[in-house]
Parts: sequence; C-alpha cells; structure tokens
Amino acid sequence: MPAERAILVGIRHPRESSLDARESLFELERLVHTAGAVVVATTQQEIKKIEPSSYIGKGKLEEIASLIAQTQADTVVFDEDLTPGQNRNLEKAFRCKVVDRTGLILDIFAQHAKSREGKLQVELAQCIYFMPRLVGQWEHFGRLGGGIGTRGPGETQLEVDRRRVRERISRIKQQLEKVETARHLHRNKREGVPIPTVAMVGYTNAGKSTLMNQLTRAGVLVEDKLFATLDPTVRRLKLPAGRQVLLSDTVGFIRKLPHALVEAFKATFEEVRAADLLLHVIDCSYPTWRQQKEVVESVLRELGLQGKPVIEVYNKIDLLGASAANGHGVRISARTGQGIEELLNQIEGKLHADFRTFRIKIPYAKGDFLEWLYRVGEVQGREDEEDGVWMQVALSPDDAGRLRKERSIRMQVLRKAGDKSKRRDLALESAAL
Ligand SMILES: Nc1nc2c(ncn2[C@@H]2O[C@H](COP(=O)(O)OP(=O)(O)OP(=O)(O)O)[C@@H](O)[C@H]2O)c(=O)[nH]1
Ligand SMILES: [Mg+2]
Repeated sequence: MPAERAILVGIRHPRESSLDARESLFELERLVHTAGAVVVATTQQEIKKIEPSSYIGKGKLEEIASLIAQTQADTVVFDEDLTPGQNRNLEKAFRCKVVDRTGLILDIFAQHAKSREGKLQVELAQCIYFMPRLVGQWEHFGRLGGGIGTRGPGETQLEVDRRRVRERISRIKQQLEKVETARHLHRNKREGVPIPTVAMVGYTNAGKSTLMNQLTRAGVLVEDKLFATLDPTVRRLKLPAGRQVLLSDTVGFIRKLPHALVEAFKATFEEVRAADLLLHVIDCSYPTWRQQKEVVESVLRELGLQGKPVIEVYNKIDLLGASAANGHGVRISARTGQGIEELLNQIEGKLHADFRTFRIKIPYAKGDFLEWLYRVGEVQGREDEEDGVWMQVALSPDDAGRLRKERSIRMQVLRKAGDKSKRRDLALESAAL
C-alpha cells in the first residue's frame, strides 16, 4: 500500500513566538513520519481568533483545498486539537480525512503498544477521545440534509453507540485494574521488601531507553522515533556502594500531551509518582531543549510531582562541543557511556541523603536479616563472632526503624552518613572493625 500523503497545518497564536510555532510544526512532521505517512505540503496560519466552525478562516480553507488538489493528499493534519464539530466541518470542506494532533498521537500509540496493559491503555484513550466525536458523526448525517436512510433511527443509533463505548470503557478499566494488581503483586513478591525506585522521565526521544540499556543492559527498544517506548520496563540497578535500586523507563512526554492519554496512562504515571527519585533526561543536543525541559516540568507539575527529588541528566553530550554549557545536573552520553559513573554517584548521594550509619549485631538465628542488610543497606564492614555478626551499615530511616522493632538485634548509631568524605572515613574505619 502506498504511504498516506499528508498536508500539515501549523497554527501560530498571537502570543507565540515564530520559533515556537515552527518548532511545533517540525515536531508535527516527525510525528507524521513516525505514524508512517509522508508529508506532501506544509502550511502555517497566524490566527488572531479561532473560527468556531472551522478553526481557520475562509481564505486559508480555500488555499488548503487547492493544495489538496495539487498534491493529491489523503489527509490534512492539524497541529492543534479540533472540536468534533470543527473536525467534521473541515472534512466536509476538504472532502478528505482531517486528523488533529491528539488523533495523530493516539494513532502512534496504537501502533507502538506491545504489552497487554499498553494496548488496554491506548484503547481506553481512544474511547475517551472518541466519545464526543460519536455525537458528531450522527449529527453529521442529520446535517447532510436528511432524506432516505437518515431518518428515524439516527438518534437511537447514537444512544446505542454511546452506550457501547461507555460499556467498553468500563470493561477496559476493569481489565486494566486486574493487570495492574497482578503487576503489583508480582513486584512485591519479587522484592520481598520494597527497594528504592528511580524513574526516568523526559521528553520523547531524549534517550531514556538508551540510558536504561547503558545502565542495566536491559535490551530495551531504542529508536530515533517519537514514542518508541510505551510500556514501562523495570530493571535492577546496582549502585557503586553495592546497594540495589529499581530503575524504570516509561513513556515520554510531549508538548500538548493529550488529556485522554494522561487519563488512560494513570497507572503508568502512578509508578512515577511512587518513585523515590526522578531522573529527568534531557537531550541537550536538541536546539530547543530548554522548551522541552519546561514542557516536562509542567507535565510533572500537572501530575502533582513537583516536590520529588530530581536529578537533571543532560544527555547526548557526545554531539556537543566541550564548551556547551547547561544548568545543574550531570552531563552524560547514554550512547558512549561518558559521565555514567558520575550519574551513579549522584543517584546514590540523593537516595542516601538521609541515611545514617549503624553498628548492628545480628544473631545467627536471625540470619535472614544479614541478606536483607546487604540488599537494602550500604554495607561498610563486617565482623563475624561466635554468636552473631557485627555489621557496619548505612540505612534509610525506614529500614532502621524496621530493624529497631527486632528485640534480639542490637544497634547503635555511628553517625549520620552525609557527604562523601565522611563515607570514605567510614570505609577506612570499617577496615579495622
Ligand atoms: N548521539 C547520541 N544519540 C543518542 C544518545 N542517547 C540516545 N540517543 C539516540 O536518540 C534516539 C532516541 O533514543 P531513545 O533511547 O529511544 O529515546 P527515549 O527517550 O527512550 O524515547 P521515547 O521512548 O520515544 O520516549 C535514538 O536514536 C538513540 O540512538 C546519546 O547519548 N548520544
Ligand atoms: Mg524509550
């Protein structure tokens, strides 16, 4: 089948800079490629007032209609969200398919969803998006002038269709709940005790999956495409001092992230919410990375995640000259591995900011706790005695609290674990322990 031929329509709003508008249109072009279509023409419109019935004015409508004739386009793609009515009127005017930005993104998601959960989430998003449009479709028939075949059952059919979509939505939600509960159970069983989680967030194509692979050899799909990753992947990651965390990779963000997607991907975003630390991966080789960074920050705010500890990870520095400057954070190349060690140190530092170091005696009868300490703590020394083991180990307040409940275990605070120099001292001390 020959590729679908698309005309892109960019919109520039009064307060938008021309750079922003151009960037948004460029991004739309990448989205269209990712969806598998070719761009045959691009046009931009400065808009002072949105036309309620057709979004754009009459002159532009005619211009696009003649572009369609010239290029034999199959589809017109708007870089904005259209109301169902606008969408319908535009299709009538152009006599071809009209897709808005959300419709396009949903289409890409539908193509990229692999897991059962991902597929359900995308279908849910599509249903949410489709509901109001259903109304439109049937009105559409009414407006076409009525006549044979359009009388009578229209309304009833609409009611039936609406009910079907509503039923489908509630069934998908139930199925999603089941899948999600199963995933949680699975994870809890796997971990035994909760271990800290680090979630990667970032603009689509920033290099999150590449970083995941670099850190954990996860073999996650990496592509120079938007929204290559939809399904969350979680892998264990060992930090330099030996402690383990869970690292998760998930769906990327984009400007004007469709509301239907945010709603459908709630569980995915819950995982991010539950994380102890976020890595905000930024493609600093991209000309407008600052805007992308702002988009991600505003989505995080919308999700209520502004207070979370974050490390800003400036990725793809292999593409930059040595002089390239940027804000606070770590500079890395997920591709070459440059800066990865520093990143790991920073993760450790952030996660362990409230750690304290303890001397703990574990009796042999409580041997399980030894293995647990190695997993959750940062073990700095060990001395085996006849009736048990003395451990010197840095622990989080939660884990320390857990141990305190065990009567048979003796523990003393050595000191607050803080900056690295202190930790080095402890390492020396523990050699003599
Ligand atoms: N030069 C260079 N390219 C990189 C680097 N990291 C990632 N890339 C490339 O950037 C593109 C996107 O990488 P991904 O890891 O798929 O990005 P992502 O953030 O997971 O993207 P989505 O899953 O679509 O949200 C791929 O072509 C990678 O090869 C890097 O450090 N240097
Ligand atoms: Mg990815």
